[in-house]
Amino acid sequence: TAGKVIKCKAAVCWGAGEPLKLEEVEVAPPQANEVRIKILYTGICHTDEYTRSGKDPEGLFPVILGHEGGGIVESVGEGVTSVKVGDHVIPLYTAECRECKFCKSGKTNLCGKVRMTQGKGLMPDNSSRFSINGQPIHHFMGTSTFSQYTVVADVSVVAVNPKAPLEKVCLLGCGITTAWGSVVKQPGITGSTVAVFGCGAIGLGVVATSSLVKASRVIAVDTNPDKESWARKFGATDFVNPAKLPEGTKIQDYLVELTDGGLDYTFDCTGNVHVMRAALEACHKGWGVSTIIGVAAAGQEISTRPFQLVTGRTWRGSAFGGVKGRTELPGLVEDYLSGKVKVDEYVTHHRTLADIYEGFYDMHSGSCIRCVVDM
Ligand code: NAD
Ligand code: AHE
Ligand code: ZN
Repeated sequence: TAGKVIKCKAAVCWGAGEPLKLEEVEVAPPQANEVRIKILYTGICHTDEYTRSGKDPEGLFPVILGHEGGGIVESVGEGVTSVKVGDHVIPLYTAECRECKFCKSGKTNLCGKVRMTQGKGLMPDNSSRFSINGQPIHHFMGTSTFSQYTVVADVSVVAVNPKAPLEKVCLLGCGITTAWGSVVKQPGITGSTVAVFGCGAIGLGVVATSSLVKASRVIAVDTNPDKESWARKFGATDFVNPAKLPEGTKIQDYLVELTDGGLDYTFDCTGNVHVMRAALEACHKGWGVSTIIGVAAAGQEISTRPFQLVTGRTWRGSAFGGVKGRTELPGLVEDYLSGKVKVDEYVTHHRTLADIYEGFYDMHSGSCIRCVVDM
């Protein structure tokens, strides 16, 4: 198949708010410094739904969504040296070129090499490898894992231990890694108090990792009461349902009271700007740090009294947990294989590509942590 157009099935979203439709797509061969991957499994992340729904200001249609995949390299374009045909790989929506100002700074995982074209739904040469009857279809997040074959930039993919089951480690392509990195890359969590707002895959991952690095207390916060048992299973010491507080009590005030002045670290894993504010204000005066992981809809903005910051709280955020994918994911896969990092525990639902859109309903059901799609 190398060098030839591949016809395969993909889930296409034709417009904002529309359901995904199974289509036959043509996938062009990888150009220089590109890699074509046979995707075997993909997770569905809340961010896929966010873009499908039309809330993403960067959303473009028609598009092939998906950014939490695992697959095998089918062919490589000229000049590709980092992966080879047959490698088991995870596509990376946060590239790592190791050459740009960002990569060389040592201060961030955000890479500048392909981000501009990625945001336009295109490959680095400003064109798409996907088409249907000659009509180009947009790429998404540089990964487009809702297709049986996808093409990515060579800086946007990493090979991992082939002993790791791809139907599990595909989840390291986004959710679990994002949560893991958000905790381990932040010094000081060991021995500290933590509150996690939102117990989806991301929040549970923050709970699990905080527990792994031995935070002294991990308070999980969710409006869905069914999340209490999940949170405790992942290591939460406490669970608070903000919807069940006495009338007029704000969650931040409740948590400040509960923790004798506030938390050392808090995390927003909901994408709701009001929750982000509560997470900041639940931090301890003088040193509390709040991390935004959730992604908010177009037009939404955060606010608080600047006094919250003047009095020593820090508001920050991270993408992909601050993880440099090519350098760090192989090690995280090893940590999974040796039992140090949970992955299997997040998988609650399974779908096939033909009913991938049902997976979006699963996600809304509240009982779903992650749905893995068999491509
Ligand atoms: P999810 O929908 O599975 O989980 C969200 C959880 O928040 C649910 O359990 C829900 O009940 C809870 N919740 C909703 N409103 C709440 C409230 N007011 N107070 C407390 N809890 C509330 O989503 P997910 O897949 O875990 O993703 C979480 C967020 O993280 C999304 O916004 C997603 O887009 C974002 N995300 C960001 C990154 C990143 O790199 N920054 C990576 C992955 C996902
Ligand atoms: N396109 C949106 C922002 C979406 C966003 O913040 N994406 C996160 C990853 S979410 C994964 O589930 C991210 O990596 N952001 C950094 C980046 O470079 O996109 C918008 O608001 O425009
Ligand atoms: Zn995601």
